[in-house]
Amino acid sequence: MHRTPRLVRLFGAVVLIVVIVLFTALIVDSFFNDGKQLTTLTPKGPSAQTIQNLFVPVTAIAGVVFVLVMAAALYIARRFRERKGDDPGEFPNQLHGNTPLEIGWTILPALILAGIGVGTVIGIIDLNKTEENSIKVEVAGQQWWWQYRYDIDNDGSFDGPRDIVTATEMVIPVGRPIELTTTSNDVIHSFWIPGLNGKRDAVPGMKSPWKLQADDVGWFRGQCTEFCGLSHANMRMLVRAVSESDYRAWVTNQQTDKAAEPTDPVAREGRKVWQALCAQCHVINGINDVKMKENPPPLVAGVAPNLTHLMTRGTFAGSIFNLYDPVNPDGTPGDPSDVAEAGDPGAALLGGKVDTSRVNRVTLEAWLRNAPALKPMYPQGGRGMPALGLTEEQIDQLVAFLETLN
Ligand code: HEC
Ligand SMILES: [Cu+2]
Repeated sequence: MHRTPRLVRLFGAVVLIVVIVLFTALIVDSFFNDGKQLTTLTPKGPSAQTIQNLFVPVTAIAGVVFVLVMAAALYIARRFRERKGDDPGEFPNQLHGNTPLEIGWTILPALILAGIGVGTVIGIIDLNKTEENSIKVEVAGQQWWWQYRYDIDNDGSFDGPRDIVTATEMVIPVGRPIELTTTSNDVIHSFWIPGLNGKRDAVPGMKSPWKLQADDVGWFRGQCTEFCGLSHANMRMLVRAVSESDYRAWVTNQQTDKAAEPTDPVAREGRKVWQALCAQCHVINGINDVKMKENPPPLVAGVAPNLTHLMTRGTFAGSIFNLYDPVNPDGTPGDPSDVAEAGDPGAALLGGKVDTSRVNRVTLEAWLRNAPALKPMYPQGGRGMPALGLTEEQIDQLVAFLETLN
């Protein structure tokens, strides 16, 4: 029989070892991904912890089984391979009918799977339990951004006079359970904040319950995980967990409207441009919210992001661009184009002054100039924001006006 040359076999062994080492390193490394935005392995809230508590033992058991089965297969393949001078017609001794072994390898997997099954059912029940003292938020997916409606007066409806509507970023108080109702206004999306919980599909015409809770103050990135068209990959979201008192200040500010005219003359001009060109799609409470109800925008989803408190968000357009510059851990300004760090609205988050020096004007202006050039959209089919052919003067006026929307 032809024998593989020694050097080739050595090379093969080295490649195999390198692959095994890299693969193992990859798996081990993923457990140390704290801080990576979409890692599922560092839970930051109780629901994510429940999933982790199931995931770790199941992975460990699967890992042990994998190693044992692979080792046995490799050992047997080597031990009983055909050697030089073997009679090709001769077979190794065939084993059959070892009763204790057969009973063993039938019962053991059944027990392991039963254990995993019980753990899974307990986990699912836990993830779907309703909580006392929760805040109720409706999460609606649309192409390609998320809308949040808060049932502040707790009357079971999301559009009472004191209820809040916002987009792109969801603000929650730390340590409080948030009961979500996920739904969609166009196609199927999926809501997923990996640090806080697993995924829940957002299906048109359906209301699916889900929940979140953050253990610490901070922001948590999410990503739509159900393919939903052109900009599916650009459909992100952000959860900002703040202290209970900050949350109350945020709610109070979100309940205010923008009926008052801005004092700055450029912003006043911007408000006129906005009414002429943007108000057919976007709502600013106090300006066109009533009219919008009778005359929904020409969009498949029937809704565009509410802009009343745009400047309280750190990011925009499905959270893929920074509306403000991020702040480095040492307090110095970060790189606005670095979307790995979410933009920081600073005092404006709670309705304080907008720090215009930190607003990411370059991207905001580019968005107003030609939104589909920044994010693939299909406005001619009612999906996404069109390019509106604005003049540079109109863009300046609009930005001045938008900057008043804290
Ligand atoms: C045909 C409807 C339509 C018109 C008209 C329109 N927009 Fe939009 N706009 C959208 C949609 C849809 C989105 C969400 C796009 C996305 O993120 O995928 C959006 C997103 C935005 C955002 C980002 C909001 C956020 O929180 O992510 C801003 C800011 C914005 N539009 C400003 C404007 C301004 C200013 C005008 C007028 C010059 C305007 N839009 C006109 C539909 C429209
Ligand atoms: Cu989506």
